[in-house]
Amino acid sequence: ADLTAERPARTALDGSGPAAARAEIDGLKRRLHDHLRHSLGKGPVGSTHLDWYLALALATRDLMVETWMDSTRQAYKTDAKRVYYLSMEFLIGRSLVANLLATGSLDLARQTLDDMGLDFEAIRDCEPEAALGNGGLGRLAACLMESMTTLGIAARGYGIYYDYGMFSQYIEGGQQVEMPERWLRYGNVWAFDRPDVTEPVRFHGRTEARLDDRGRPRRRWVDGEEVLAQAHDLMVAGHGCWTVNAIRLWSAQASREFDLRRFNQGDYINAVAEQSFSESLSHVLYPDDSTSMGKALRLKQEYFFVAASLRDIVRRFLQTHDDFTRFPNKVAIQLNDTHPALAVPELMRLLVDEHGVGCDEAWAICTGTFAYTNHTLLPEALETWPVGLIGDMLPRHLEIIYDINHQFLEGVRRRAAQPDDARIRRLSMIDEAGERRVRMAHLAFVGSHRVNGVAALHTELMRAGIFADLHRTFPDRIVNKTNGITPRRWVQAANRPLAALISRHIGETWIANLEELRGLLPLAEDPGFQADVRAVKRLNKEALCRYVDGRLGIELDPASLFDVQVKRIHEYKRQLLNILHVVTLYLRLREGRAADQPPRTVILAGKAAPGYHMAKLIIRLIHDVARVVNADPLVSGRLRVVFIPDYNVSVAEHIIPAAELSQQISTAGTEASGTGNMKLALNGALTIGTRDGANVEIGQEVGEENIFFFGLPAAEAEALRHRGGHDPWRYYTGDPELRAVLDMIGQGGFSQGEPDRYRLIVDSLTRHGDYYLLLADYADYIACQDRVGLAYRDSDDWTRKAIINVARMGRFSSDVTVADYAADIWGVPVRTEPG
Ligand code: B1H
Repeated sequence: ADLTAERPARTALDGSGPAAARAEIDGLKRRLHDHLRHSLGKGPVGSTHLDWYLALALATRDLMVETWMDSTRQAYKTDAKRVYYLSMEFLIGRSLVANLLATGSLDLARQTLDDMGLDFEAIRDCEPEAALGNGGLGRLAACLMESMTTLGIAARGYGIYYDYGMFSQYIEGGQQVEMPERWLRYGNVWAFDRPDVTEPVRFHGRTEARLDDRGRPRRRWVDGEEVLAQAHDLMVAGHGCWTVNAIRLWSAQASREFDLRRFNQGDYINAVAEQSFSESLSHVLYPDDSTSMGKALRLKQEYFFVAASLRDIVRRFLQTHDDFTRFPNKVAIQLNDTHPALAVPELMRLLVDEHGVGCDEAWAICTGTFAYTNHTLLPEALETWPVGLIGDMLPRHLEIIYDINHQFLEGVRRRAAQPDDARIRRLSMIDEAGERRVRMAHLAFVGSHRVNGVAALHTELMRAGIFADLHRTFPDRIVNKTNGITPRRWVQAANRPLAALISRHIGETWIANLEELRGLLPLAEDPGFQADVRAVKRLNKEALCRYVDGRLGIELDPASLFDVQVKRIHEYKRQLLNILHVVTLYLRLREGRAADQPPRTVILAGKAAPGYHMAKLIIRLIHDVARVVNADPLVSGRLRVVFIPDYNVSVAEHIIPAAELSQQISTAGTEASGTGNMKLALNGALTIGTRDGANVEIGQEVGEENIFFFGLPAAEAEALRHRGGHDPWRYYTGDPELRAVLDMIGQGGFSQGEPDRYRLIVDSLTRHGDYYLLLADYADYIACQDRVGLAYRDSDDWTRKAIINVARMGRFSSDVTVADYAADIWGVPVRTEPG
């Protein structure tokens, strides 16, 4: 089949003969020239890599559109229950290779460009990064969308079409500098702009009492200002392109009504300026991972996309239904963290104020429709908004929140044996201590029929910790849905050599049924297969060396142990603990005390939130340590440190296939799940980690002997931290090696000329309580790293462990995760066979 076929099938390049292959290549060439000319207005002479990227992307998109129309028609015809995934973030990355693979045309595209004398990789890299997310939470949204589509679910994502996604990270003098990234500068081939699809969204104003058409008392929201939400539909192809779904992203436009009012006042210039003010709503993604900044503009963004999405959802439902009784049977809405929690009062408002549904019925519809995913237990990440702010921006919603809170607490009181005011205060959606604030997690929890954690340990800690009271009230509501990752992007696309090797042994169906990787288990002991796996890893390491050399001019040794920690920079993730190990190893090597350790390359990457001073200081320390270590002839060839700037999905796709050691070293009880841990293990890296998040389950799958655990478990970490007893000073004075490391950092050993540069960091550990327990875990971590080094020297056994890791990671496919959501939360069937 060729790229013009209605449904993409397997390419003739794999065997139907040279003539068929030739015809396919010629066919694609024609399509590329056609798009170059008619869609881009260019001729082949003087066309750039970017032009060819756009032409190839358009040709690929043509294939997806056919399936998309089919999928839409199919869902409509069968009146399938739809799943709506509401998320402030979709961290998609680039789409060309993913969509070429989905449509079965990657090999054809490569060969065609080759044939034309064009460089496929250079063309691929022209695609701007769709970085509409911070980290794990946004990337999870992208993986789940892909898996929902692969499993044939009629799903739609809803979010914001930010002009500026995640900032680009530059390093100047070892320090992070943020630069805005206009990812839409060449338009976006994968999205259809829908200027005809707009939804009005109101802010401010007031509420008033009225009577409805049957004379019943009602309230309504009037006045204020209006912004228009305009739709942009981003296509997502499932594996094999049997289904295509859309992520509908909203951009803000000044509304007509607003325009008329302002422009009639005659102040043209100021009216235009205010117009762009209301459009600034969708300008920028908040770059904070795991802290709620509490800015009014952020709350506005949250309501903006929630309101537009719910109107869209309700309108689609009413196309085929006359009333709302079957709404929860036809609509499932998943709230990705509390960021879209205003969907709960908004749906109540639409049902009660605008569609005349009774309150009790409306509430049953809401709880039957919504489900909420919690992604963090960190107190600074839990969203609460001042009552005054919500009351001003969304006056009707505040009334509704008060109403549902009142109903909820009355119910609790009625059922309680004896009234317990303290418990009621803890359960309330309003935090009354100090400035009154709305607890968005309580709102989302009470408004949903299911609340899920993202790893078994995380879910357990939800039940025992922040949601303990709510859990007692609704004992069946909290469920676990361990995160997953899509094997299409994270193996098939990112690690072509490994994917090909696997397919050579167990066929290709593992890509859609990852548990089939278990078929590799018998090969773990096979020296020939071990050699092949090692060769693949070596190839990937060499590719990463070229990439690092090309970007940074740093030469790495592909024979050394590639030790990788890539993720957002945050104290709880403990990149600093990694650095303490690097410095420990450095001092040992200098003193000839680590002769038995293999050469090691420590690779770090990640962004710090722009306002997070400590995280930025850690980035600077990494660079200072790298500078000193890499320049020291005494450790040359034994230890290198490199920080790869501007970590994003595409950079991850370069690093992860080359990694041999995966560092997942958060303080136990702080990382809800982690998903990088899954990507790295699935690509054959062994994990050194704490018993935190999904590491625990990875350990259960791959076996304790194939993972390196260290450190305090969550319960002990919690006890140490909160019941007192952590005395960091004792570790500092009691462990001479640790003291030497901290002294070197704290006294300017890496920052000559500025001895105090890292005082804050060292003080946070030794004097200010060491909140994340680095010193408590230090000795065990160092000992564990020693064991890692020794294990690496037995390369057959290391490879055997790596194979076992790959073979047993199938459970962490996001297909498995989605199938579980589908069965237990959404009540929708999933496709098990292609087509
Ligand atoms: C995760 C966030 C997050 N948890 C607030 N919480 C944000 C919180 O912009 N904000 O205000 C943005 C993001 N992100 C991550 O979710 C967890 O830390 C990971 O452990 C988890 O794997 C991931 C997906 O569940």
